[in-house]
Amino acid sequence: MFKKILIANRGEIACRVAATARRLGIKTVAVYSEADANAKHVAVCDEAVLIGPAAAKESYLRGDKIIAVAKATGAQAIHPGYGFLSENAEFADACAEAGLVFIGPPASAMRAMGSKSAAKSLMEKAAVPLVPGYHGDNQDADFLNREADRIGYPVLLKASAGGGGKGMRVVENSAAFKDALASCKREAISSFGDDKVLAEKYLQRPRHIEIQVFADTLGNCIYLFERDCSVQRRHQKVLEEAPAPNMTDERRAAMGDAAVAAAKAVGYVGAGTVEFIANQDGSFYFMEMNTRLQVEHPVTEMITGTDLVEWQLRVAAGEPLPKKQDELRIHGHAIEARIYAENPEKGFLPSIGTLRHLETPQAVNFELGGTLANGLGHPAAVRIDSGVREGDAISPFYDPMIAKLIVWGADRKQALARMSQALAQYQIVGLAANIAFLKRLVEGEAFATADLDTGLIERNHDALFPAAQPAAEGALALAAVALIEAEKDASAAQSGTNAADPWGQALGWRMNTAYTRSLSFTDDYTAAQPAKAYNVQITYRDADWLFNRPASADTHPERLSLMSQQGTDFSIKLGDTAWHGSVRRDGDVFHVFTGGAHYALAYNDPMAHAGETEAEGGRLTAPMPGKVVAVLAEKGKDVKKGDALVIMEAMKMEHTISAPHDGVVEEVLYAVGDQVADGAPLLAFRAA
Ligand code: MV4
Repeated sequence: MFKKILIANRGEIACRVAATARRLGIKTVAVYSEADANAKHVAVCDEAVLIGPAAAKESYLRGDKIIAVAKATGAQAIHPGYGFLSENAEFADACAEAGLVFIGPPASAMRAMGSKSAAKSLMEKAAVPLVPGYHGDNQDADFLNREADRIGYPVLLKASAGGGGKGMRVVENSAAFKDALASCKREAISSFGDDKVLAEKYLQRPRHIEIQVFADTLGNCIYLFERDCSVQRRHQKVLEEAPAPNMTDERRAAMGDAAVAAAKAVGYVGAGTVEFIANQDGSFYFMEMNTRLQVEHPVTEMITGTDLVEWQLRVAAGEPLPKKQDELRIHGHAIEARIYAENPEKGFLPSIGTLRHLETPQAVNFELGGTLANGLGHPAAVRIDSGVREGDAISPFYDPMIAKLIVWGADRKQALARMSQALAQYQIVGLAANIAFLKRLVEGEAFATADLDTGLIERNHDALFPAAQPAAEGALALAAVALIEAEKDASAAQSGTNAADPWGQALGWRMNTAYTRSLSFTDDYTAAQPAKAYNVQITYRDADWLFNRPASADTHPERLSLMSQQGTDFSIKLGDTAWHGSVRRDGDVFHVFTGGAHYALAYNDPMAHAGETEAEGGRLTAPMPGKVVAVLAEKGKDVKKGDALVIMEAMKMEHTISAPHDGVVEEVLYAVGDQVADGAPLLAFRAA
């Protein structure tokens, strides 16, 4: 076995590979770009070497630099992960020339599977089922048109050099063939530099079912069953599961045998995936072979109790496969959801930024070889593979995946329930994420009943993209309580030694005056819809509050009380209903996580904004005529943006004047009880 390997990747897969290496006592060398100097994968490896600027072309795709680092650090082998150099035959050759083991298939196998039409010819010889079609060299338009007529419409034209759905055209009838061919060839030449196309029978409502194969250098080749990856969006997988729902043992064996035949036909070694499209009737056809470890490999690990990275390392070191075909069984069901920094409501636009707050489900993180919760070698029913931690950034340079959430259940129903629960526990603040979308997807009728095909998301568009719902009353009440309690804490902290000051006790101070205060929130980063505004009235009472929504139709004040608070977790009672939730404050935005939903409520403090416009001049002014009821600011004291400085009472409401920036209070111009005129400066303030 290797003593030291280099991991030529970043993010979750680099961390994933490092975890297995560590467990096997293999030292790891990370490579990283300038953007990744503080990345998790750098932290989890034993050594790390900077290889270039953020752009992948200048760093993670620089095979020459990576090989030089491997030589310099004494690594014996290179694990390429997925993406980047993982399917680059030239890189595999260059590794061999440098005396390094490429942890992946032989370059010849990658090349053989690189061209669609050449691969199909090989598969045909190996008796792997192919979609009825033509994949030969004759590219004459009349000839291809006759072939399409023979195949029968609809026909699908595909760029031979293509992949990932690019360069495909559906042709409905013979009359439309030549125009479609010309346009397909134009796209093929501009996208892939090769205008060769193939024609296939077009399958309606197909499923994407892939078989995990593994081969060693001793001539053994086996399959580790299938994954159903039908739930995709623009050829990006969203959910993957194993085993495939409604698969029979006979069909599984037939697909497994076909996949092994495909791998053997190209002299495959290592981990590979043979992709099939399957008709609803169960017939299946070879599509392509992915000559790498795939993103979704954990669902296979979960149901087979294997560590596929360990298998890769053993095979690359010349050892035999750890298991034989008849030693493999399917245990239970696993589902993976890809958690992305993206905004489903805005066309899945990637969301760039910092993970200001990240709380993952109650998962025992994947500790390879831990105790068995599912009887298999996996410590948990919930596994999270991630390359980022709280405080890390999702940058524009790389794939914006935050994590893979993988759950295991004794059956599909249990796995689904666990997925739903885990998604409800996921808390992400700082960027838009696809959690709510995934939750709707796994809880939706189509996925729950395994009515799977590659069009599932499009077909269920209305259910998956419902009109924005107004924030739940309980979410608003939780935000209000969190706001009031935070003000109390801030006030207590600010008064410090001055504990005798009645205004230092708390801001909810006026116990007997039934003081009413108006709070205004708006939806924050909720998508395409215009933000809704919520006005909440809070009336302070001895031991609780009254909560009212003046704008809502049948308005009546409800009793609101704080039952308990532990850090950012609140239990409140609104009327007769108890609400539990976490409230995370990010600047002016209160992120309320309750009932499995995430509400981002921006608090609009009119005083803070009034102050903001005035602050350039160094002053904060009274928004209207009124009386000063509390002065929290002290001359010469440093304050943070948002700290309450002065509280005024005007028009029977209280108004908090807060620091518009971090800075220093240079002068306090009024005392408690003073009347102030509209627009009067209250403080002299200098921004830091
Ligand atoms: C097809 C097909 C229907 N009929 N071939 C898309 C990407 C490429 N790997 C193969 N693809 C397809 N080939 C025939 N003859 C439908 C697709 C297809 C698809 C396949 C797998 C997963 C998602 C897909 C989404 C749209 C179309």
